[in-house]
Amino acid sequence: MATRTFRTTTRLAAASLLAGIALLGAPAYAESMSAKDPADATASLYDLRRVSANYKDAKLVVDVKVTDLVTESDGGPASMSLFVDTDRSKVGPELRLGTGLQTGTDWQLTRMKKWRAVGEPLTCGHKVKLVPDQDKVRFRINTGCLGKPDELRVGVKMVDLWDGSHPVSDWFKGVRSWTRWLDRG
Ligand SMILES: [Ca+2]
Ligand SMILES: [Ca+2]
Repeated sequence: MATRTFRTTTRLAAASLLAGIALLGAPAYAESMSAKDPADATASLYDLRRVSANYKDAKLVVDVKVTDLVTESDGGPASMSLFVDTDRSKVGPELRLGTGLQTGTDWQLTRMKKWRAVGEPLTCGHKVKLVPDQDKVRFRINTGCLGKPDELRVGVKMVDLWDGSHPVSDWFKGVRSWTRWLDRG
């Protein structure tokens, strides 16, 4: 009897230990992240405040929150770029998805090498959605464009030309900075 009790206890302990390991292990293998960016571009309504990325089922969805996503403008245009790094061995992003922040403006996905756009705009699956009532811009890039990399990371840049003589830009976490690497999940 004593042995049986001991075994049961051991099993429970082992189960708890495994559960604990799974929880501890989660961040290293997480396919999503969310991080704040400071209010450091207050001259623009589009000051980046949070970036959330999810890389799952070989699709990438990135939500970027700004202070106030006003999609009608009586000044110059504003734009946002999502950079996607899918290859550690090559400097800079492999893809850029850029969009205007005013209603009716277009978006474009291009390949990049050493931080320069190369080739024609891509026609594989991708989309940008402006969600003004949530002050959010949603970027989506599908498998056909990404090519199923085991991991990727993203960077975000906003440029506001409302007052053309005083352009305002804001990079998530700093110039040419990145989120952490996200596993394919
Ligand atoms: Ca900011
Ligand atoms: Ca790269």
